[in-house]
Amino acid sequence: MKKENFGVFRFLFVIFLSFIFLFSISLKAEAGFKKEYKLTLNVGPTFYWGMGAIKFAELVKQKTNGQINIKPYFGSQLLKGSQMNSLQMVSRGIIDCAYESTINSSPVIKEMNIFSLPFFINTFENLDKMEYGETGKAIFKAMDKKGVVGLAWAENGFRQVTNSKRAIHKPSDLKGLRLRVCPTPIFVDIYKQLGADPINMNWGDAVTAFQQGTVDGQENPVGVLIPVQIYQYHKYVTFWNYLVDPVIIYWNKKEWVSFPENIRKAIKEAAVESARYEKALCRCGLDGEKSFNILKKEFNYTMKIPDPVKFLKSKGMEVTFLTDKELKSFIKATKPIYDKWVPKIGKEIYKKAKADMGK
Ligand code: X2X
Repeated sequence: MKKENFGVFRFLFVIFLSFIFLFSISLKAEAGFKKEYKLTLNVGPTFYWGMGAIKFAELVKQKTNGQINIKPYFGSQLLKGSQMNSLQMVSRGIIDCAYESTINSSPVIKEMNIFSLPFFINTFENLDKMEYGETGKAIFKAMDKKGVVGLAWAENGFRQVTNSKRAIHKPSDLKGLRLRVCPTPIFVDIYKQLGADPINMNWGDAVTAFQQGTVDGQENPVGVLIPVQIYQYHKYVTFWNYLVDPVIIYWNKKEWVSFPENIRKAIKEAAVESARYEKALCRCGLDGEKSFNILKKEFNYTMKIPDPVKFLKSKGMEVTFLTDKELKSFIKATKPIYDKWVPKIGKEIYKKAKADMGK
């Protein structure tokens, strides 16, 4: 090739490359997708809820052919650990989306405290009836008003109490116990009512408090107790299903409505599918064979710890299940919580929840 021809060829090649480059940029700009969509959640990737968030991000990528890339930020790192700020940050569009507990969103959406009424819901059946019934609809509507769109119901689970001092069978067993609770007022009210000494603390600080023994106990579902190896710190656990912690997958509304229809559909499907997987992780071994089989048949996943109660016992924990009489003593002791909190949560939603459960 002549020297001049080579120069022309090189010139044309550079023009061609620039053209491709500009074309791809303009395509991206036209689609308007960000390089990364930030997702917040309060726990780490090994927690069942964290595994659900990872599944969601994977499914979204798959179902949108790589157009939407979600990056989960674990341990409320985008909130500097302040777990109660998640919904506010998503509603302001500072964070795109969340895979977040209703407890952590309850300061903004008062209705979400319905799940924290003590001994109100008790079973997975009741919970599902509420989430997929009128209660769930009303909560999504309240979220919409605050600028976030609810996509699916996942789960953290029914919360069980653990401590290092003694087995809990009756309210007086809680007397004087220093318990780390979620940083929200209804938890403080419940434990004060029961005679304990509740301490509001972000989850990010809680593990250090367990390690150092600055608290005697805490309460969380098995999907948190097992990954955090609570048996290293606490010998006693009482399974009392006293209240439940659903997780909702939600998105900033302004951004959500700007997405094309096919993208919204794909993300919504990913949310529902990941929630089914995640709920099954959290319920496995607590609902007979049901969730174990969902994981196996639908997700080709064999649960590593198929029986959480047996597992906790094998780690040396003393596991207590309440008798009917013991349960009644707790129901009676927490009655004043309803008098104070039902008006705050809203009588309407309380009625809806009761109707959904057929109570
Ligand atoms: O803070 C907690 O206890 C946790 C991890 O369960 C929640 O985020 C509600």
